[in-house]
Amino acid sequence: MQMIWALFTLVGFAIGGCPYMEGEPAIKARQPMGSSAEDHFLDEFTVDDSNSYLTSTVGSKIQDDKSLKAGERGPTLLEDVITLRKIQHFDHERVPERAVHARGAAAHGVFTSYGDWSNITAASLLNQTGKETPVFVRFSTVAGSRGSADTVRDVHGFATRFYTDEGNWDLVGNNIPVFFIQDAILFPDLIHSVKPAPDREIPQAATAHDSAWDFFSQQPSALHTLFWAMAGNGIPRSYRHMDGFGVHSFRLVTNEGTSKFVKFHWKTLQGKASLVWEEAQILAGKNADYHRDDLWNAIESGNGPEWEFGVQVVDEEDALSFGFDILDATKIIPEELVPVTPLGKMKLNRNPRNYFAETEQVMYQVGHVVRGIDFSEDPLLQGRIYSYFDTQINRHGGPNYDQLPINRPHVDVHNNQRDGAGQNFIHLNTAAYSPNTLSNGSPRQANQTVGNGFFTSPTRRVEGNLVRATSPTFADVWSQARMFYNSLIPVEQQFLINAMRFEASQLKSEIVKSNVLIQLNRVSHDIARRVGEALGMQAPAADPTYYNDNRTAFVSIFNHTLPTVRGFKVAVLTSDAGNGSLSQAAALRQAFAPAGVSVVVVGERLVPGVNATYSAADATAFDGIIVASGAEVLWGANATSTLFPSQRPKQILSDGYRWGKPVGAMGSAEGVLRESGVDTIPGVYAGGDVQGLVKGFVEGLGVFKFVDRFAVDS
Ligand code: HDD
Repeated sequence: MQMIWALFTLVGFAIGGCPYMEGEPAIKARQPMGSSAEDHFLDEFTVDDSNSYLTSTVGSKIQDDKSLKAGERGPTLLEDVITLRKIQHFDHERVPERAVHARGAAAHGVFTSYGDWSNITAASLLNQTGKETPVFVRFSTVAGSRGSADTVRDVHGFATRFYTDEGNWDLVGNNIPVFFIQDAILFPDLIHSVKPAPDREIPQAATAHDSAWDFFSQQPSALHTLFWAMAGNGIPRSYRHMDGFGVHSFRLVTNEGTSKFVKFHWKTLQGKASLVWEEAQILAGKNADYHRDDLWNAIESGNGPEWEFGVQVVDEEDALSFGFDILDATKIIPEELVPVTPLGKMKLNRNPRNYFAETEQVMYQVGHVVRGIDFSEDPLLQGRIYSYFDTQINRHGGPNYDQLPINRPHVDVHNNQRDGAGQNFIHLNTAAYSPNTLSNGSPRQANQTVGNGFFTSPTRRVEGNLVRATSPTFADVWSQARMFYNSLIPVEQQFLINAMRFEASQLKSEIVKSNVLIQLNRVSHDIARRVGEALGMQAPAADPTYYNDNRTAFVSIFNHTLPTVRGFKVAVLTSDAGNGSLSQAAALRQAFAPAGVSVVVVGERLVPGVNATYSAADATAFDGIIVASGAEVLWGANATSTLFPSQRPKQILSDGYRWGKPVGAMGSAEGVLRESGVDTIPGVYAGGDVQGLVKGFVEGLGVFKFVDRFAVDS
């Protein structure tokens, strides 16, 4: 252990150029993990440039930042190594973005086990009540490139690294519990179909194009996941408001070697919440960093998000007893059949200090499991195990990516892997092979059967002829898509149909459109008919083989109120011409604070007390909108101003209302509600009493979307 930390220090020296620095040393002495709230495992890799001189990459002080020229007006010299190296380093600043999930944001946190779960797993992070394990979690969208907008419609990645005391465990999941395909060999096809067209590279981060729906309709295993993505799960309110899933069945294995199948779940303790499509689209332009911002701000304001971690446990012999195969990643196990047992809780409480070093360089791998956790025979999972190891070599440029600070396990690493690009360690063992006698047999093999060092379930057996085939137990890919749709409330079903109308109406190929209707019709004639209507096409005759009335209680996003509204933002619309609207905004800010809701005061100018101008503010940025008394002056003759686009205050209020948000008006401003098309139905708050209004409004924020405001067709 000591040797490893000594080496870390050496590495840090090279990075920090410590001997030449003045003031605070860049390399801090390592403290035991968790000794104080400030203590963090990346601390020793940080570089503190405050109070320092500029140096070259090898530590020589640099006099100034001008290039070396032959005469003041002459050309720069080839011998100017300072300039050459600086430009060269810049030229190589980027690494390849992730082939999928390129756009994302991450945070540090801690996982706490609720108990000693050694009855179901030998995983050390779960073997003690209250045991804490550091985590690093990255959220992402799948299809867009690294600079794409956060609120595009997509499946969202939810990748968690547990730095356990027995090595790293990466649970690389999504916010949707199922996947488009059943076999990893189809992954490149899926991704090629959803990525932008190869000739013109459009559209960015969107599936509203022919190749995506061509694939979806030719490969109907995609339908179930597609339904989840077309519903609210594709456009969450924030990363904080989505669940996470391991998707595949994995195995938990005990110290005694017994194993069971499990599905892993992260249940958001903020409650599930989703945007509506128009909001999401506008946000993509108004604030492409909306989710990134939200996560960062929530953590900085002490409202770090939390998730409960749980498992559905299934006996090995029950793998086929639910009417589908639990090795098929296009299926959920409805929680009515197997409830989720909560095992622990995760809280994110620390933002990265450097996006590139941490978020961009974190390299998750499905193959990173720890003792007590094992794979299943799910063919999608099997292929993933290879892909993640391989892709990191492409991104990092060599095999030593696990040595990067964010990727290092928090335990010693001893093996005979050597050298390679970017090797950080100075291995002292000259007998880098096994077995050996020259190094006393070290590193020695850990016991392969019980106790130290196994993660493969000893009872696992496989047999069979070699076949390239899909198991007949994977054949029904329509029934669960139907069950998902049945389980949504009517307005949510409408959102899903609207999303399909939006996407399918942009398809150019008549054949693809017709194939889409054929597949939708296998799930529901009603869906095919309603989507077809927007396409000006007749749905095929009902195809009822997979029609069913099954429902599950745990998939709707719009059927519940949120357990907390902490981290939400409310706009208070004011006018500096209005009588006292700014002081009322200040009172509202104070009244919202105990609920963890922040107030953004919007005004014509950035005068003291105003946080945003009408010229920049937009309803998409807020979870609720209140017009302060006095601001009604901006509705009448003053609705047009050169300081903001015409009618902007009214637009903020009416958009917020239209998108289902709680809205309100105080005192003399009450009249603007009707004037802005706001009817007095649930989620509209009026009155002169700040405390009274805020109390009702906080409840309205918990409802989040007042769904009666959206039309449903039939
Ligand atoms: Fe994947 C990244 C999730 C199937 C190949 N995947 C990646 C990330 C997430 C997922 C969250 C981003 C990790 C991060 O934040 O760095 N992927 C999934 C889920 C799947 C899935 C839940 C199905 C259940 N993936 C899947 C298959 C393959 C891949 C079948 C290949 C055969 N995935 C990759 C990859 C990526 C990746 C190309 C790109 C960057 C990376 O791995 O680190 O290897």
